[in-house]
Amino acid sequence: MAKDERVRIDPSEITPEHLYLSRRKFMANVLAGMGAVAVGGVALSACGRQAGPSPTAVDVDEHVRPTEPPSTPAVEIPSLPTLSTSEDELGDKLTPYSAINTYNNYYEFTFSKEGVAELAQGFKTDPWTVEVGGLVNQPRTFDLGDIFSGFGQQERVYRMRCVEAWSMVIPWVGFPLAELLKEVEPTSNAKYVRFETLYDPDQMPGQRNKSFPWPYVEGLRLDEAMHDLTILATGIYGKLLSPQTGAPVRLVVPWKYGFKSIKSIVKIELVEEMPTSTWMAQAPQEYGFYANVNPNVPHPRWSQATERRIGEIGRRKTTLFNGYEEQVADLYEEMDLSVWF
Ligand SMILES: Nc1nc2c(c(=O)[nH]1)N[C@H]1C(S)=C(S)[C@@H](COP(=O)(O)O)O[C@H]1N2
Ligand SMILES: [Mo]
Repeated sequence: MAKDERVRIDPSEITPEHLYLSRRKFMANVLAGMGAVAVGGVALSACGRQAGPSPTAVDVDEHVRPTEPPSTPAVEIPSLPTLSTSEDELGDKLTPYSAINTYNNYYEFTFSKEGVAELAQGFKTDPWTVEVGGLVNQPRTFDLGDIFSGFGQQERVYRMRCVEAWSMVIPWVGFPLAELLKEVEPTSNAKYVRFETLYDPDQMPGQRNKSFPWPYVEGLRLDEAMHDLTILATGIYGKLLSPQTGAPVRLVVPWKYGFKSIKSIVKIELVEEMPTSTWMAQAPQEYGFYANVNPNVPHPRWSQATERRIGEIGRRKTTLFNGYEEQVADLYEEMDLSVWF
């Protein structure tokens, strides 16, 4: 599609007013009806940790096995927007719910993508708090009640492109990170935002592996964090997030490789210096701070020119900024994108 023909995503289009359903008692036991299935296929090198073959096709509906629903939060949760569409703004089909919930990268549980759902069953996501501080005038700790009552939950359908060259189309539920950041009032010294995942080796067996610098840390420049496409997600397909997809609250930055979208966040800090993310610490020559999806800059061990959409046979072309160029290119006007990977 030619650049000027591309559909611009107007947030009001993504989230029509009628999707905000009236607030009513909505206990998370709606999740009891949720069944997750396992994905058959070849275990991949997770985020390129082990040198590995390029991803192979996966049959997303193989090997059905039931999993328990996540624990029921004690907080009252307003109804989440129900699913309104079956495709993204480019006409790409949503990835099946079962695939999104059984093909995961979550190293706190395991390096195997197909094993996360099972190991994360029973992961305790309530009570939960997100501490927001650092260079802010109004530091604050948000509990789940604050998050669900304080911010209108919207539907956002985004492509997610993993650095390993597979992708999905996911109908998230969440709200702009900017709304939360505005509440804590970043000071003029704040230039970056640093995020941290829960550290709890008793619940997250992968964290007992000392070769990885836990807890998982990610970061954004403040203007990236304030961009309307950047959300804190609380759900998928109109249901609360499952443990394996990052419950109860995770970051989603759709124009960057998936590893930036940090799961199960407990801490958000406004800082002056560029934070060192987990992947920068682990392999700085392979994973940069920016990690913008870019078909023209290969990973040192594989091409990024194409990707495998989960559920599809064959590969498709990867697009600059994962198809969100019109919305985000101006954030990087001054930067040489081949150097700032
Ligand atoms: N805390 C944490 N967040 C994480 C990861 C992780 O291992 N730990 N993996 C990242 C990677 S590499 C990807 S591709 C996405 C995968 O999200 P999904 O499992 O919901 O598809 O989560 C990202 N967030
Ligand atoms: Mo990833």
